[in-house]
Amino acid sequence: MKTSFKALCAGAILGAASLLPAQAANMVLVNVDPAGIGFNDPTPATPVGGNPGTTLGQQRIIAYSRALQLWGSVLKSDVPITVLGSFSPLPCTATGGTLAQAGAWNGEINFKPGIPVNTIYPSALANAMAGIDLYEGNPASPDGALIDGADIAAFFNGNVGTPGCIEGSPWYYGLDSNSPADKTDFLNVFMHELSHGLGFANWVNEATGVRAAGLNDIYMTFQKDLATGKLWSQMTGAEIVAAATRDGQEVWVGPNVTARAPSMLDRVQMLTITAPAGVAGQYDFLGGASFGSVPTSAAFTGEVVAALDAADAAGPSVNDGCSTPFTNDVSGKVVIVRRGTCGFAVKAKNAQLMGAKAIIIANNAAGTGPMGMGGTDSSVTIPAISVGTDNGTALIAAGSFTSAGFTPHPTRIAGLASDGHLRLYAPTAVAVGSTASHWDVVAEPSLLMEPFNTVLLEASHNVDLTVSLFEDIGWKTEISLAGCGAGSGTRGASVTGEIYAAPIFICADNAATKGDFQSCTVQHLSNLRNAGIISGVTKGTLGVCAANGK
Ligand SMILES: [Ca+2]
Ligand SMILES: [Ca+2]
Ligand SMILES: [Ca+2]
Ligand SMILES: [Zn+2]
Repeated sequence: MKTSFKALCAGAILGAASLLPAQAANMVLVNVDPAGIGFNDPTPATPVGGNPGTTLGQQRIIAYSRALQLWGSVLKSDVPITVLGSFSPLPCTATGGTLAQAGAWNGEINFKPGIPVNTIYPSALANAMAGIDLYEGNPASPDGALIDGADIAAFFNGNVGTPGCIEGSPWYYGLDSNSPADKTDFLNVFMHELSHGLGFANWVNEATGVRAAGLNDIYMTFQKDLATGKLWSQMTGAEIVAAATRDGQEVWVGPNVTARAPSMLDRVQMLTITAPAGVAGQYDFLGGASFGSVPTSAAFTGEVVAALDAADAAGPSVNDGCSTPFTNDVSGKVVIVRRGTCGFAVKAKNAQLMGAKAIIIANNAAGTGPMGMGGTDSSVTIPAISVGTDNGTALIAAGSFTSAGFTPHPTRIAGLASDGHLRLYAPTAVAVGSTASHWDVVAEPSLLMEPFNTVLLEASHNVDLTVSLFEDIGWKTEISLAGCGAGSGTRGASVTGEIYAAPIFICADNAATKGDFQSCTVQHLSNLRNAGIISGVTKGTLGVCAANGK
């Protein structure tokens, strides 16, 4: 069967295909950009971050190829994985638009005994498991067999950062995961997007509950809803729609992720009140408001007061922070107010006008926890966090109390649900293509497969729990270089996601001569052997392959 991935639009393919040489392992870029555009853009560029390209098009191809090399060095497949790539313009405006569209291009079912029946696998994984190219493509298709039979499509918006298109965050094409803050790290983003195409995504539409071709997919068989105790593969479409927005209750039950996540994630940060005794303790909170500065522990340390304001038309309670001036002095202090009547950003702006250094907003429906806070006001500079309704009631009643800022909870892990499994992204407003096919944003430190790019990612050498999820859905890993595999039993990445071959690619970036490259490579392979990751024989084999591949 053939199933086009939901996030992609076949109309986005432009021009004739030109096949580039195979990558180090076996992931192949099919450049579908027309002459002079995207990957073929001749605009001069200055080499950056280990990327030696001297035109925009060259830098794009080099960075794109590095991501293919990195995944190719980790995942085991005897079948080339073909990736349709484009850097042509995608729809956008000055402030928003599409950064990238990526996903599996074909799916396969029932290709081998012993796998779940009538369950879609992305073709890259299915081919690897079957050991053959299960669908070579239809030569009569409008784009030809090569494109029709490809495994992954990854289209990037070549216009990002130019006037009229997501201005202010152009792509950074360095290979070192060291993007300046005002640019978007392409290698990190592409490692993320390729992961979707390799299997980090389900095939069901969370807004409608409609399954691709009416079938389950392998990813869904590891998605569990804690409210009903059902796997997504066991649910009706209506049940899937309901589950998709149960924030905090959708989890991944694959054994590799479940075993490794706890040791890779930090403990949950809690708002910590030290006095008076009646309210002392640790409180759950949420940051991540769409206005104000990033909440820091320091900003929420010190005296906290319940702000008092008029009971008036702007806000009928004296704790809602909807009116200025406040009737008590909050200057230099943290304030706490109640959700309701006026917007979150309005409350924050009022607190700021009264001289507060930070704001806590308490939820207002009985029994509910901290909430995400939307709203925009670029003049708000103080940070905001939220707390749950009942906690907020106690804190506001206390009137004034002392905070020690954020401290880690003794046991709870950031990103894990109450049952110990890693949470999937399930915001209360469904985001089709994003919901469930990412980790929840509450995971800390942030993971490659959270829905938003974060500055601390280093996908040039570490992909954290992504490989563990791949192993859960059936991928085998094996360190390989320049098309030579280390042999079965040798992992391609550590259990913490460190890509074993990555330093050798960096050797290649930095070496002035072939001799420099060989000595750098041998040094790294010796490190892997000394760490017990590869054998002495494998060290020799990979060294020869790497030298030939340079
Ligand atoms: Ca194929
Ligand atoms: Ca009021
Ligand atoms: Ca996070
Ligand atoms: Zn994504």
